[in-house]
Amino acid sequence: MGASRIVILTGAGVSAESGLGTFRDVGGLWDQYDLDEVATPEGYGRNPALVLDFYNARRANCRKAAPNPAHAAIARLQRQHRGRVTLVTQNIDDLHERADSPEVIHMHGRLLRALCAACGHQWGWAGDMGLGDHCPSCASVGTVRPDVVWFGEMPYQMEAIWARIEDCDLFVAIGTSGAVYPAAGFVADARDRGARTLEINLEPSDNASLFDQRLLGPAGETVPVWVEGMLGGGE
Ligand code: BJW
Repeated sequence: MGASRIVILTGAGVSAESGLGTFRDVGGLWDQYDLDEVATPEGYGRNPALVLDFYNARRANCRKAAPNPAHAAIARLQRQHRGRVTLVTQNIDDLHERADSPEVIHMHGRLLRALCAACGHQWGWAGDMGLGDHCPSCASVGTVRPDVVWFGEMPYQMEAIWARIEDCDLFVAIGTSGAVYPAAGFVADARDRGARTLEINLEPSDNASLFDQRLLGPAGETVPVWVEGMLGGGE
């Protein structure tokens, strides 16, 4: 089926075959860590060292990981599709960028950036983060945190994302469980605006009933096939 304005939402499943853990699958990150302790501002307030260690370990894993065929296929679609392709990711890794995606909206922030909790300054951060680090803008110590969006915080670029969703004719969710809002609500927003909806996942997500079509299987296999169909004129 033809589509001129596509919005793609990716989640942890798109990076699973690159060796980065998902959250809610069996053995996923939330089986190993208490999300209230590592992914909330309150948890960070209680034990910042634990939270910084959690993200230091994930940053190290991210550096070792490489993009997989799903990232590459999405980048190819963005570059070669005649219409507009907006890529919104919930992932904080940089694998879409390393696969040469021309534009990526990181709604849950980025692992390779730091945020000063005191002054809001944001800047690039490649190595480990510690309690003694200081903000280069306001010089505060003890306020440097990963630039990621925790529960209870407002995701980034929501106005831009909603504008693209309101204006899309195909919405595609890839490798996301549909358990976390506002991202989980995008499919309903897109449907309300008349867009067709496609889910690409290992198994049906929590909001599977809202998708018109589904491709089940590992993203590294299913996404390249879907993209080939899109660029070849079919689907
Ligand atoms: C494969 C695969 C393979 C595996 N191939 N597929 C109702 C309405 C609105 C909000 C709320 C609400 N109820 C509660 C809320 C608040 C809360 C929320 O959603 N809570 C839920 C628990 C219910 N949301 C928030 O607090 C958000 N902020 C907010 O709402 O602000 C107010 C607001 C109001 C109105 C409008 C706008 C804003 C913030 C959410 C922040 C989420 N942060 C985290 C952690 C930080 C980043 C990090 O450390 O990485 O983000 S939580 C975690 O979940 C992470 C992820 O980005 C996010 C989504 O997870 P994802 O990507 O879906 O992963 P999984 O593991 O769940 O699923 C993996 C999927 O892949 C599975 O389906 C597998 O099958 C599949 N898979 N292998 C293909 N090889």
